[in-house]
Amino acid sequence: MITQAMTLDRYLWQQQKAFNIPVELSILISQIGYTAKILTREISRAALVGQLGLVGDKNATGDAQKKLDVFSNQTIIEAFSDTGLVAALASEELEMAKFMDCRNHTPYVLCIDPLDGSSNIDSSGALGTIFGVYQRKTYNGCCSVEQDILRSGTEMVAAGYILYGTSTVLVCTCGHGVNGFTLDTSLGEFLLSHLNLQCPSESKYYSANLSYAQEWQPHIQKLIVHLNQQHTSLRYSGALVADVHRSLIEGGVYLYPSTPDYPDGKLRLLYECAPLAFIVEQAGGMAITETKRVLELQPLSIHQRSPLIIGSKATLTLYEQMLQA
Ligand code: AHM
Ligand code: MG
Repeated sequence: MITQAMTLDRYLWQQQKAFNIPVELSILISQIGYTAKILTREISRAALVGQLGLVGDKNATGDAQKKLDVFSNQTIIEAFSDTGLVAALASEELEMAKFMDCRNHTPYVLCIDPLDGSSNIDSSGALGTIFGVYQRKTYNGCCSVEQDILRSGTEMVAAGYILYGTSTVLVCTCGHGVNGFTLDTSLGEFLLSHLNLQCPSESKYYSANLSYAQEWQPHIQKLIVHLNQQHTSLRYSGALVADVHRSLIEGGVYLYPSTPDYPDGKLRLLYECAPLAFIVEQAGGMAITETKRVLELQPLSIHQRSPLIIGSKATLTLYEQMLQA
C-alpha cells in the first residue's frame, strides 16, 4: 500500500518552497497535468467515439492533421484561456503564435506539441505531449514573437513531456532535476514514480528511422555501424517522446538526422527538440543537432526544424569524437 504518495501538486508546492519557483509556474505545470488526464481519456476511447483518422486539413508544417491532433490543441488552448498564466502560445498545430492574454501581469509563453507521434494514433501506438515554458519578456501590450517566443533553449524556465503509453507518465523539470509522475487513473492523480531521473551514461538502445540511413552524413553512419557492432538494440516507436523516455530510463540515443533533401531534419526546434534537450541535460544526458548544442540554437521562426541526436552522454561524446576525427 502506498502511504506516502507524492501527488504532482504536492511535489510542485514543495519545489516552489525549496527553489523559490513562482506559484504561477507550478499552476501552469499542474494545468498541463490536467490536460494530460483529458487526453489520456480521449486517446483511450478514440476508436469508440469516431475520433480516429484525418480531419482533412494540413497543419502549420504541412502534416496531415488528425482529429486527435485538433482535439489536443483545442484542449490546451481551453486549459489556458483566461488563466492569466500564458500570454502567448506556439503550437505545432497553429500556423501563427496565439496571443492568449495581453494583460501585463501574465507571465509565461508556452511552446507545445500537443500530440506527438500522430502516425501512431490509428494503430493504438504510443503518443506524447512536449512542452517548454519561457518567462515573458515584454510587458507592454501583447507579446512579440521575436522577443518572447523565438528564444534559445538556455532561457527556458521549465519543460516536460507526457507519454501516453501502457500508462500515462508526466516528466518535468524546472531546472532543478527531473522527476516523473505516473497517472493513477483510479485516483485521477499523477503520483511521483521516478524520483530524480538520471540518464544512464551508456546506451542500451538506439532509436532512428533507418530507412533514411543511406542519406545521412558519414559520421552519423559511422555511429550507427558502431552501435550495431556493440549490439546496441534498435527500438523505434514512431513517437519521439516514447523513444526519449526509454533512453532516459534505460540508457539510449534517439537520432533524427539531416538528409540532403531535409538539411534541418524533421523535428521542430521550439516545441520538440529544445524542451527534450532541457530535460535530458537536466538528467545528465546530452542533446545536439549534429554539430551544436540544441539549447544554444537561436530560432528564427516558430516552426523551424532541427536535426536531433539526444540521449546518453557516453554515446554522444563518442559521436563528437568521431566528428572531430
Ligand atoms: P509529429 O509531431 O507529426 O508526430 O512528428 C514527430 C514524430 C516523432 O515523434 C517521431 O520520432 C518521428 O516523427 C517519426 O517520423 P518518421 O515517420 O519519419 O520516422
Ligand atoms: Mg511532434
